[in-house]
Amino acid sequence: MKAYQLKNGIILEEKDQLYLGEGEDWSNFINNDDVLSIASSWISSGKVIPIKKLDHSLLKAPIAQNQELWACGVTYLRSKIGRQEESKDSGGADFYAKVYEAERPEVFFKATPHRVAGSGEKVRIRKDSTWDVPEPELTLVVTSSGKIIGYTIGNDMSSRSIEGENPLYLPQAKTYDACAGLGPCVYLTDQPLDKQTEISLTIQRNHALIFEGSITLSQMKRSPEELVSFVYREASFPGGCLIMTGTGIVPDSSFTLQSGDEISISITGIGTLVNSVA
Ligand code: DO4
Ligand code: MG
Repeated sequence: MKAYQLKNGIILEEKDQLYLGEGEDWSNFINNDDVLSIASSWISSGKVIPIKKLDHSLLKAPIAQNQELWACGVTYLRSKIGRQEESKDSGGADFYAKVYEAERPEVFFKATPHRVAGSGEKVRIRKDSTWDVPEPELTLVVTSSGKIIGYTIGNDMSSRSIEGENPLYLPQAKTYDACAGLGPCVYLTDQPLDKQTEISLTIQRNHALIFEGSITLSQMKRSPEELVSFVYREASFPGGCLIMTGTGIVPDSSFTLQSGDEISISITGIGTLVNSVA
């Protein structure tokens, strides 16, 4: 079952059929341990009505106003290697090697909802940055009790020039207006995702493909439950929380994003998140 946040309601999608719940509130819906059975009962009871088409221009990022977006880092070997390359002159490379092996993962605050773009909306690169990449990441949708009730697609936009200059600049490399993309929907499930689930990234410039890459979840060093347990350690999330699980795709050092680039991130079973760069 998939759920989409609309400007004024919720759309459910089950077995290729769409259902509209006009006026339904996303924040109540998404922070509920039983959301999957509630969504099914909405369909069987007729609380939501069948519709024919999904109007993508009405979609909102699947994050409620009372939720936070957190992120985890260096959870794939490719991310460790990329960070070590960019920080070798600053002497920061050792920190990435250590955190990849350590029991405690890297977790950081990424964004409040107003800094998040939905699918079809624009993400930004900072004006004071010279080297920028999208980071395609499986994103966990977690309730206030710490239960993973679904998954969405995340784009953890990152300034490699700022992060590489000094690891202490991480919040500036990661958090700014339109620094993240999320969407298009939440895939609601009680089951863990298959390890062969593929995350793929393409970047188009002037309608030409300039980058493509893919990775499977089998390459992720940490489990989703482990990441939730660290984010929720000593922090409560009354409205629930979304957690990006880190990138396994990092373009080589010669690549940087430009205004106008179109970033598409697909995850098997969830869909495709599309954001262009402002
Ligand atoms: O340590 C810097 C950020 C890491 C990150 O965002 C990632 O690995 O996805
Ligand atoms: Mg990341």
